[in-house]
Amino acid sequence: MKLFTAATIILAATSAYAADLPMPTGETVLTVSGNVSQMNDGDKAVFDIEMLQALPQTTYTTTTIWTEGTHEFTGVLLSDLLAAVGSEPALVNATAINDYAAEIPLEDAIPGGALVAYLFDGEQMSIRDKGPLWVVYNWDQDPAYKTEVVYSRSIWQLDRIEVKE
Ligand SMILES: Nc1nc2c(c(=O)[nH]1)N[C@H]1C(S)=C(S)[C@@H](COP(=O)(O)O)O[C@H]1N2
Ligand SMILES: [Mo]
Repeated sequence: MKLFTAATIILAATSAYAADLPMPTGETVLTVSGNVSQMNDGDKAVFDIEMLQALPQTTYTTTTIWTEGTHEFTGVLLSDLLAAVGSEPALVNATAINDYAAEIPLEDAIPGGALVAYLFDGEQMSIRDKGPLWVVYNWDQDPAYKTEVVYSRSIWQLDRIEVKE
């Protein structure tokens, strides 16, 4: 009886864990590796767009130095993404499809800071249009982010993040 109870609890815990980070059903757009504790692909966490949509959503309405006028960027805050993979706010190394890479310090993993955007004015972004993922900041709300170092962290065509200690 005791054994049965223990087995039931372990099974319940295992399925709850799996529900926390589902398997992607669509194309993988982001791989998170390094210091993560929620994984669904070996020692990594992989995400499709649907999985990103299931996380807390944030929208910034801002201008950028790369676009004309004011636009809406919707996606997942770096802080919420780190929580989804079971990490504390941390320094990350973020890399684009073309291997362009930049470090994003843990201080940027806050509301207003680094946002992994997958919608631009409500539309998904093609690779040609800096998609499918673009790290953006709420520049108009916090002009302190209007610096060359933050621009260097504004990685378009993001495809992987390594979580450091
Ligand atoms: N994928 C990708 N994102 C990137 C870069 C890049 O080369 N590739 N350059 C970064 C740097 S260092 C800056 S300053 C800006 C450069 O934007 P610009 O080339 O339009 O001036 O984008 C950032 N994001
Ligand atoms: Mo730059």
